[in-house]
Amino acid sequence: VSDNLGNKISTKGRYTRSDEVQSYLDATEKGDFRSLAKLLTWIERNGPEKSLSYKQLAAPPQVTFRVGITGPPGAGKSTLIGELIQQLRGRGLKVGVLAVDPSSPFSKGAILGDRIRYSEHFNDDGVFIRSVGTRGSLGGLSASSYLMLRAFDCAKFDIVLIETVGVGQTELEIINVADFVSVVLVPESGDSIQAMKAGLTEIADLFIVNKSDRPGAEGLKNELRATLELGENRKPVEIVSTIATQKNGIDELCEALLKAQKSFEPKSRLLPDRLKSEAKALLRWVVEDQIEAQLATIQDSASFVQKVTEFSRVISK
Ligand SMILES: Nc1nc2c(ncn2[C@@H]2O[C@H](COP(=O)(O)OP(=O)(O)OP(=O)(O)O)[C@@H](O)[C@H]2O)c(=O)[nH]1
Ligand SMILES: [Mg+2]
Repeated sequence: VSDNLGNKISTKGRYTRSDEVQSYLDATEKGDFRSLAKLLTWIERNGPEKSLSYKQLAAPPQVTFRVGITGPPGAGKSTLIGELIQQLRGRGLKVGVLAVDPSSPFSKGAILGDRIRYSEHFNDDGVFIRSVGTRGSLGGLSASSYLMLRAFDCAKFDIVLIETVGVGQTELEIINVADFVSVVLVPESGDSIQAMKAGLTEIADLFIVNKSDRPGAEGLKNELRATLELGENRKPVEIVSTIATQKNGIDELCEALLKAQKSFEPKSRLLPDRLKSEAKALLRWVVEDQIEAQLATIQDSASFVQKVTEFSRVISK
């Protein structure tokens, strides 16, 4: 027996898998983080088609302001997020964090490091933290993070922080999921030049010059300011200096984010460009999975020709 969405309905009074997902969704809306965690795992395993058959994921009950915190490996993103959580909790706000792990060799260290750095918030019922791998991704962002963030919307956080790592083009994808993009740079690494080359100055709403305890911080700030003045910016871009390890500048950073939140338009999520980016990521996920399945069956020249021809035909239908 199936319902109108094709979900199997149990006839024996026992929960089927899909009923279970619905119960996670309902509990998530009531603020149950255990259910949100289960829901996210289910979403990662089941993908776009099944996920979007649930109306709460297709059209979340709330659109939560999402702040992207992006920048090169080791810039201090996790440390900054740890401090931000503290500040935001101090203001009574409910905070969700999605940390997107890099596909680079930094990955393992980053996850382990984040666990340690975020750990003081593990027992706080106003904070939820989740890591996601970069599986199914051509850019720096995992396709499943789009769906997972829809689940975050269901949980009705006051603010959601997204940590992404990357240098160059992979960083730019953050603009498709975040409502506000903050780019973390540090002095003395040539980051600013990298950032400008990669087009980061065009996507940034805010620059965070972290590790300002190091030489060159003022120089980097001036350099950024000069670049921003030269460029034709679509919006004003603020620059905030921080020393995350000394809780320095976090107050100012927090204020800047909350100020941006006030002018956030939830409707911007429904703009065709954003929907298209999300669709692109999700469809790629689906197609890449299909491709992987096809590859597994290629043994020789004959099966190569057959699979490529067959798959091309199916896709172009
Ligand atoms: N001197 C100094 N060190 C800092 C500052 N902020 C962070 N660090 C240190 O920089 C290192 C990297 O910090 P993380 O917060 O892990 O950086 P990240 O950007 O999250 O790193 P990845 O997730 O691996 O890309 C840690 O050893 C921090 O203690 C700062 O303001 N000044
Ligand atoms: Mg990190």
